[in-house]
Amino acid sequence: MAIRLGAIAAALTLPLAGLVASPAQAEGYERGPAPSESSLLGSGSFSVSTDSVSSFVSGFGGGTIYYPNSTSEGTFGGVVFSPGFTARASQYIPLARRVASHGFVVLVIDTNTVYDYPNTRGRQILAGVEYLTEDAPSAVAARLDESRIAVAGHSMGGGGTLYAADNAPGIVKAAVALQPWHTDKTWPGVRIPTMIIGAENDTIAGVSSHSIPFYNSLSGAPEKAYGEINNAGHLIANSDDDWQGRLFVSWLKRYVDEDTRYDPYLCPGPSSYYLSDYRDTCPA
Ligand code: 9J3
Ligand code: ZN
Repeated sequence: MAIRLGAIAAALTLPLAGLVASPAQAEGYERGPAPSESSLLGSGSFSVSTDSVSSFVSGFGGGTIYYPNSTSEGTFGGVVFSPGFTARASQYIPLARRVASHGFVVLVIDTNTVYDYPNTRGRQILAGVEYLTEDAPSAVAARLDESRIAVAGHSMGGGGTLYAADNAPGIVKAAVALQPWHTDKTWPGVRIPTMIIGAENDTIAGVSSHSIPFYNSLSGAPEKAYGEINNAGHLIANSDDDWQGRLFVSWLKRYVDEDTRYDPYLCPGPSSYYLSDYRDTCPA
């Protein structure tokens, strides 16, 4: 009888011990060190591995997953990113590595054809979300928190990001559209925190006919921000621009990880030579 009671006591206390044993987990979803002005303008603290996704998956054209190697701080939020018109996943390697190094599992999809238009890209982003959360390889699945995902993309992939955000399941917590391009200028149905990153000298997705109208139309988003990279052109998303990285990462940290250590970098909005415009809805 004493043995039985002991076994019951062990069964009751072990799960509790498991819950309190991990201080990193107890803090919530915060991952990595506290940010600083300089850390946010560079790569993050996590080393990154990659895994390729076959083009035979359903709903999108395959791609590459970038994920932090660490397993000591708990799981990471995810991001699914679509390239722009005629572009391939491989053109976003520096951007994907940078975001992953700050503590996110990043799936950069290839689209079914490089000529797909924004809404088709948006549907493929959502198929990527399904793949990442349900069918990812075990090394990725072990590191991913499948309940906290962001949608993102460049140009027509940024337009697709707005479509995906407008049609997203509840696990999608945030959106980041880089130099987005779309014929539909109004997105009042988006109900997740959304950041638009424009490029001041973009001649393909000009900010006055794309990024800024999109930002203004996001009337249903609980939070939104618009950052415009000074002197930049449309293809800045294919580079490793520091301010673009800072904006992208801080939005994911705040709204996918609920990491309020990033609040001072978003509210009040940053002011820098490297930003030609910044607008936001900073919460009280
Ligand atoms: O990079 C892009 O997705 C560009 C959008 C574009 O070229 O639209 C023209 C039809
Ligand atoms: Zn300027």
